[in-house]
Amino acid sequence: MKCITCGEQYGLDEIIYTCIKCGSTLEIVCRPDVSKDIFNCRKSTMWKYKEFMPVDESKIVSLEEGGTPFCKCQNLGDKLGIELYVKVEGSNPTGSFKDRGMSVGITKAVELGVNTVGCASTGNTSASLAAYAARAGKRCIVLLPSGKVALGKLAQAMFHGAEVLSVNGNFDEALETITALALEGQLYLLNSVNPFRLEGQKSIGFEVVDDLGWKSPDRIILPVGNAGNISAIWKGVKEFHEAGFIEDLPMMTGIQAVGAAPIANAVRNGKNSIEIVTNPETIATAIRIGAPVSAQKALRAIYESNGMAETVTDDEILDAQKLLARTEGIGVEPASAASIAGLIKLVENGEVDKGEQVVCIVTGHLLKDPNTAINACVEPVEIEASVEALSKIINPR
Ligand code: AN7
Repeated sequence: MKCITCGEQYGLDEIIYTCIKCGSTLEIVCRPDVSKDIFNCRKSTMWKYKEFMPVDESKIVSLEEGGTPFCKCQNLGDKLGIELYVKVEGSNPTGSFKDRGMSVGITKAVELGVNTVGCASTGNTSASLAAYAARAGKRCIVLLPSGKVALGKLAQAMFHGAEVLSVNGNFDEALETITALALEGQLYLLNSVNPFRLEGQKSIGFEVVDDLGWKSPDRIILPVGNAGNISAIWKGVKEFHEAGFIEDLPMMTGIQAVGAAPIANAVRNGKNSIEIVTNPETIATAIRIGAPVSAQKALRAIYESNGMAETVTDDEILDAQKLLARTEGIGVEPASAASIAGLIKLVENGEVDKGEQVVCIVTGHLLKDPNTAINACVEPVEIEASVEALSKIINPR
């Protein structure tokens, strides 16, 4: 493990989350010397790329995460004048990309021999951790911001047997609290400040270039909350670039909700650090985050890749969510739709060129947030169970 600021190095078995010397973020250095031919004929899960995962192969805890659909979106792509693909992360075992990070994170917890794992979460991290902790037989504590977690996610965390605590405060405050507990050694923290989480999530980058026949797309667009995923995907594509598997690199493009946009604000002002948003607010509760722990890594990913960041309103998010569902048949939760809303905005203002090859990462399943889905629709029409009543409705004259 290496500090991204001062370069201090640590062993992989040390339980630390930030640099002891300077307090900055840690990352794992991973440079296996392998040919990409070894991936041929392997099962399509993220463990297809196991040589790039810094854990003991004999201890892997997996629900066969990864290998998610990579859907070409001809209808929406044609409408926008681009070549569009959507990576459907809602197809992971618990319905979000977090499963990739948790598989590696829990595997590490097993290697370390810890008994209790924990996280703070806007929802998906807790749902995923609860499931993987159950599979590994670990005690699991999750802290959720009171009243701000979509119901599907809450149900999952509880149903998989996590000890769920509702915090009087937002996600950032919950994370601060549980981090302090982890530093006392009371539990192993599995938020994305733990660099092993990002090692799993970088497999999204691996799969995108593999899906495209060992080519980088022009651009990858994704929602940004705690900023782990954009950092992880950039790490993944860079590792495959350094290994000589691809020639080019994608422009990393992060989308945030207007009311929770510390990263986008920093990029707009060309800054290398963020200003914390103290009262983040958005309908996309997954990314209702004001003090992203991986901000520094995310800014580096955006600047190094010649990428950008953009903000979208809640209405733009809901419109994009509906558009993707109704033109492509892909149902995603609001946070995930931020990537599509951001894409539409960037095409409209000319930041994305016509003909660009764009991959949007849609991070979580529609049914994670059933209330938002139902509220966006009109109630079903009630009819008698008769042919006459039915034909009167579907073929009115
Ligand atoms: C659907 O679950 O932070 O920028 O605690 O659930 O890596 O944080 C969720 C984040 C995007 C943002 N899309 O990813 C949590 C949590 C969905 C998400 C993000 C989240 P990061």
